[in-house]
Amino acid sequence: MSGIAFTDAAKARFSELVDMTEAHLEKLRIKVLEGTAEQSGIVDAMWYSVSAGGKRIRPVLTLEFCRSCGGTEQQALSAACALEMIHTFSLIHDDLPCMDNDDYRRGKPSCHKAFGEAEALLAGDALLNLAYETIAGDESIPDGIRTALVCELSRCTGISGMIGGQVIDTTYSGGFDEKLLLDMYSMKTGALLKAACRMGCIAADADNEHICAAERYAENVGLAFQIIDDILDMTGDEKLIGKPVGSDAQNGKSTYASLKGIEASREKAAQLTGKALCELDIFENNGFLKEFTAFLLERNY
Ligand code: GRG
Repeated sequence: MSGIAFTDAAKARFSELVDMTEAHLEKLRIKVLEGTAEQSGIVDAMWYSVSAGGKRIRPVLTLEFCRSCGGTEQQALSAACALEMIHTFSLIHDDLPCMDNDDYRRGKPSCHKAFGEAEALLAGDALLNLAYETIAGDESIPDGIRTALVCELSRCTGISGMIGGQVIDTTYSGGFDEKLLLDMYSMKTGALLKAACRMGCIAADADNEHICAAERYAENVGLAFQIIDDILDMTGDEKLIGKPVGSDAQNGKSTYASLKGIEASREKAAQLTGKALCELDIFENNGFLKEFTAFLLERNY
């Protein structure tokens, strides 16, 4: 364990960043609804999933890395919301019958269960595109930074990032060794967390040293995050995690926890978290980031 507590002050800061993200997402929903009366059913499906109560970990990391590099949250708000949209798109598609076929997500029927399969597919696609539109259309961001943010997001989301990880996951399913499994985790889960941390730094126009430290931080946190996710899938409380436990085993999936056991997996996650924490040393006012990193290791949802 990291030995760092998630204090009340850090919890309050977490809520503040979540509220900021959700308020901006709501503004974006209203903007999207203008002029899309015919398609408003899909906008409903998009926001059913966006507002279903995720932890908002990626936007929180983006906003806080921006602040820790001397920027304001406002500078990173479009990027933060774009990341949550892409994350939600990936969850909608991941739950589809042709992928993991999960009926519940974030404590509610998954998008295709509530709206139908075609609608869920389109809602995911629309969120993916809206994410890029949100950054590209934000004229308060200087042009060079806007381009860099879009490049970062597309690289981490695409075939060498999150989607590539999903391809490896569906191709190998039960047949993983440890190295391939961790490589897949880095892509499927780690790449978007990497984008979140790097994009926070980029939004603040930080130097390369900070961007690279954020990337190394995210590489370690990303692996730890997925290992904890595996453990929760085996031992978590369904009410807290918002979906049935045991879905990986039911889908015949190898996970780090099924390969190595729960105790070894907890140790590995703690070790990776320790490495991530070291990377935070060069950031100013890194107290919240340190406590948040400890929360990510110790979370039960
Ligand atoms: C283009 C067909 C197509 C698919 C997109 C489906 C997909 C690619 C990628 C799946 C990526 C995926 C679902 C990774 C799992 C990452 C993960 C641990 C998700 C849970 O994240 P939390 O705990 O969730 O942050 P909340 O609900 O709190 O936001």
